[in-house]
Amino acid sequence: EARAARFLSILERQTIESVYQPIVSFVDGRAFGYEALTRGPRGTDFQSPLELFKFAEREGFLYSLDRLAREKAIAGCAGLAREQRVFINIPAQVIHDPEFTPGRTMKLLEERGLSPHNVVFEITERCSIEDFTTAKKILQHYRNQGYQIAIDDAGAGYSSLQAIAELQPDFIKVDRSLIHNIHKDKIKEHILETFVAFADKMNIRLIAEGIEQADDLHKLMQMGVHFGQGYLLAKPAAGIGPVDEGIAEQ
Ligand code: G
Ligand code: G
Ligand code: MN
Ligand code: NA
Repeated sequence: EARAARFLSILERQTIESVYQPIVSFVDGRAFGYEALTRGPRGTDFQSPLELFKFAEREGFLYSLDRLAREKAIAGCAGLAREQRVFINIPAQVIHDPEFTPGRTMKLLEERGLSPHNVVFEITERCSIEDFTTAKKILQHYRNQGYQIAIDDAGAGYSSLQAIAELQPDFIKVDRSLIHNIHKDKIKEHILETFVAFADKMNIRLIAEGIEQADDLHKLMQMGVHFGQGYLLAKPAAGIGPVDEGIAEQ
């Protein structure tokens, strides 16, 4: 099939790229870190990471694509400051890839003069119960080496606060569906209040995703959220640099 051939050629020729979206600290307005986001070749049906990862999963190439995405994400981190972090998406299934090991990631980091303290793995909430115990062990192993863990898309999936707590994440990223219009939606406000209180007591840092409106940003700051990401603050850009100097993706 032509589509499969195009996909395999992307893997073989390694023609995916990472773009980086700043995660901003509201305290000083600076980039606390960057989320690495994969892009396929421009102008192809695989430009979107959703298409790429969906196809890879269906065809049994998820581990391969993910390894490549991780390599690219770290390879583009030359501009990362010592105190900054790169946030890398890890689908829950990939935690079980035998080649997803702290040692392999370490090699990639050393080539860039980085350490595990510069890396946060974003695990999406939608993680099957069956895998949970093993996943927890593997993630704990990473944490022992200094890597950090974020729960991605929180508030959108099906896992409980108890499940989140059990994974002992360093960060919770609140899904953009909960952030959009929070300044005028009382229900969203009350749900987020729960996350803020929970994160505070658990010593977990909360990141609001998908901030697009100034009114939402002000509301979040009022509510005691300290970190955010979204088009209002900065769009994904081709490289890592000061927030204002990144080359806009589009
Ligand atoms: O950047 P964009 O909004 O197009 O991304 C769409 C989705 O693809 C998001 O859910 C994002 O988490 C996911 N995604 C982007 N890059 C990667 C990646 O490198 N690995 C994985 N697993 N998912 C990614
Ligand atoms: O699933 P995940 O949270 O990893 O998805 C992150 C994706 O959200 C990124 O691919 C990015 O392109 C997209 N994104 C980032 N900021 C915004 C925003 O302000 N609005 C919308 N709609 N999408 C955003
Ligand atoms: Mn993410
Ligand atoms: Na998310």
